[in-house]
Amino acid sequence: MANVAVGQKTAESRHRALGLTDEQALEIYRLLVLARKTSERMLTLSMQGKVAIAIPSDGHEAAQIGSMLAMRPDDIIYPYYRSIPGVLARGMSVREVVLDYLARADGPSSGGRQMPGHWARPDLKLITGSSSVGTQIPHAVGSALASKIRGEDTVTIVYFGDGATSKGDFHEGLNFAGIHQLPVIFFCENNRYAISVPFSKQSAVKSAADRAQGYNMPGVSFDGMDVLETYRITREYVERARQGGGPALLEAQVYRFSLHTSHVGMENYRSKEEVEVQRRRDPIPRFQRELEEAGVLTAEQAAAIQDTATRELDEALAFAEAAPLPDPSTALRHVYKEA
Ligand SMILES: Cc1ncc(C[n+]2csc(CCOP(=O)(O)OP(=O)(O)O)c2C)c(N)n1
Repeated sequence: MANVAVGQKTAESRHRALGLTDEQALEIYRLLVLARKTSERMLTLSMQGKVAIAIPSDGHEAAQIGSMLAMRPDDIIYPYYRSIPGVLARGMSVREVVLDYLARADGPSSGGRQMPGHWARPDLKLITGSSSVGTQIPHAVGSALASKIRGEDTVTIVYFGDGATSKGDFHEGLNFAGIHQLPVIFFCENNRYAISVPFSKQSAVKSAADRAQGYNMPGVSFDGMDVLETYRITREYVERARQGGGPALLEAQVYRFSLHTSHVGMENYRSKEEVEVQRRRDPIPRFQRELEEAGVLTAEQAAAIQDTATRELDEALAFAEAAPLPDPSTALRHVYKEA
């Protein structure tokens, strides 16, 4: 991109070329920052014994936020346990995310009954899943089948990691969606490892997107740490599915900067150098630089957005810590029919 003084707007900028306003681009930046800070804070809280488990999303933000912005409000979303950025982008507040993480009675996903990461907000069409890897994939295919039977033009998107592509659920889901040409986007966040197992030890093909061929659908692999590229590609395939073009497998190449979860501490499966090299792809400074070059963000504004995110997170945490835990006498609510 051309050398441009900060504050001077350039005609050519990727977000405008994609039809996004400057305000929307700034909102994307805000979400990236808020998601990173939330993930980091949840990991700290887990180390302090305040949350049961933290599932960091550092490095996955652009993939989740860019793709979520390509969805319509009535589209159906199946996030997975690593989806803090995605659920924030879909409209959950940081307070709700923290209430869920601290297992409070008012946590929207399960009222403190489930572990963190089983996101649910039916009004946002966010459908809960389990931590059992890949089980959300056939569920999403069921939603897409329902949309097709009802004659609705809603699209379903389902998120999962590269490890999930080695599971039977993945095969069953993509096979069925391919046969019936269902409006579903399979969104793989390939962070190269299933806990400590590298992709090359889980898969005989080089790229998760290569698997699409077996199901007669397009498979597209792209830089999932580039938020605008993720948005562009997801939008293209979502609109294709909406118009009856059938499913697609999208592979966002990402990198997980932090631990697999707070429960898996051993980092002996990858070198510090590898993590450092990948850090150069960090989606947040990359997008910040891009917005500065486009003249829509200054370093001072970026710092203010970061401070506001920290304050919002502090407030959410203070609120959630003071909020009640679920009443033990209600433990079986939603499990058995109440008389
Ligand atoms: C069916 C099943 N097997 C094993 C596990 C243990 N487990 C939890 S997360 C995980 C790795 C999944 O990796 P991937 O799908 O690449 O997603 P990531 O966590 O890297 O985002 C495993 C093996 C599980 N939860 N469910």
